[in-house]
Amino acid sequence: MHPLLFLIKGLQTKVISIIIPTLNEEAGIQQTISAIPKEKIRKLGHEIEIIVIDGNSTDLTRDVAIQMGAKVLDEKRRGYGRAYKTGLAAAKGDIIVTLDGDNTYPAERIPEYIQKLNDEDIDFITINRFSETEKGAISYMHRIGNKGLSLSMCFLYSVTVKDSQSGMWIMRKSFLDRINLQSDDMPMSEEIKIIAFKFFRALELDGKYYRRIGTPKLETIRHGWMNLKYLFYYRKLIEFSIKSPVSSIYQKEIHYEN
Ligand SMILES: Nc1nc2c(ncn2[C@@H]2O[C@H](COP(=O)(O)OP(=O)(O)O)[C@@H](O)[C@H]2O)c(=O)[nH]1
Ligand SMILES: [Mg+2]
Repeated sequence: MHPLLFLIKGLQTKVISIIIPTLNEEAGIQQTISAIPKEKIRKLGHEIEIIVIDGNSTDLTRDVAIQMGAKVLDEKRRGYGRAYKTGLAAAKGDIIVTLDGDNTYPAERIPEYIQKLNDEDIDFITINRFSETEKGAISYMHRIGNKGLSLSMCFLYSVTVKDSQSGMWIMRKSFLDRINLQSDDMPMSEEIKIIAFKFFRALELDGKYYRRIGTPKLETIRHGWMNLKYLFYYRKLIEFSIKSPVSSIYQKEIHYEN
C-alpha cells in the first residue's frame, strides 16, 4: 500500500464494538457497562458501540442495559457461543472487544489493549485473568480445571496460553471475517484461541479477575467435561476453521491483501 494511503487509513475513525453476552445478569450489567472507559477510548479516536446479546433473561438485564446506552439484541437460542455468533455478526466495529456481563474482566484496561493491537498489528488478543485475581474471584476447582484444559490445548494443538477459558478478547473484524466458529456453547472460547494462535498474529496479555456479581452460568463439572471433550473432537473440525483464501490449515503464514 502507498505510504500516504496507509496514513489516511490510520487517521480514519475506527469503530470499537464491545460485545457482552448476558443471561440474567441484572446484578452485574450496570457495573460492567459503566466500567468501560468510554472517554479514553474516544480520545484514542474511536467511536464506541456496546452490544448486549441477551439470552432471554427473565430479570431486568435488558432494561438496565438499554438504560446504560447499550444496544440489546435477543438471541433466544441457548449457548454462550451461539450468543457470540449473533453478536459478532451484528458488530459494526473494525475492532471488537468482548466482556462478560458480570463485571469480572478489567474493562478499564481496554484502551491499552486496543493500543497494543494497533501498534503491533495484532489480530487477536486474549486476556489472562490469572495474572491478578481478586480474593474469592476463582475457586480451586476452576483454577485446576482451567490449568488442565490449557495443558490439553498445548498438548493437542501446540497452543500455549495461561488462561484457555478467558472470555475477554480484543480482535479485528478482518480476523473474524476469515474464520468459522463452530461451537455454540462454552467451548467457543478455546476454539477461537486455537484458531487465532495457530493461524494468525495473536497475543495473551495480563489482566485481572474481579469477583463475580450475580449467579455463574458456568457449571464447573458439566462445562469442564464439555470443554475437554471438545478439545479432542475439534481436531476433526479444525480443517474447517478458516475461510478461503487459505486453502490448507497447515499453511502457517496468512497472507493479507493490503
Ligand atoms: N446470551 C447468552 N449469554 C450467556 C449464555 N450463557 C452464559 N451467558 C453469558 O456469558 C457470560 C459468561 O458466563 P459466566 O457464567 O460468567 O461464565 P464464566 O465467566 O466462565 O464463569 C455471562 O455474561 C453470561 O451471562 C447463554 O446461553 N446466552
Ligand atoms: Mg463470567
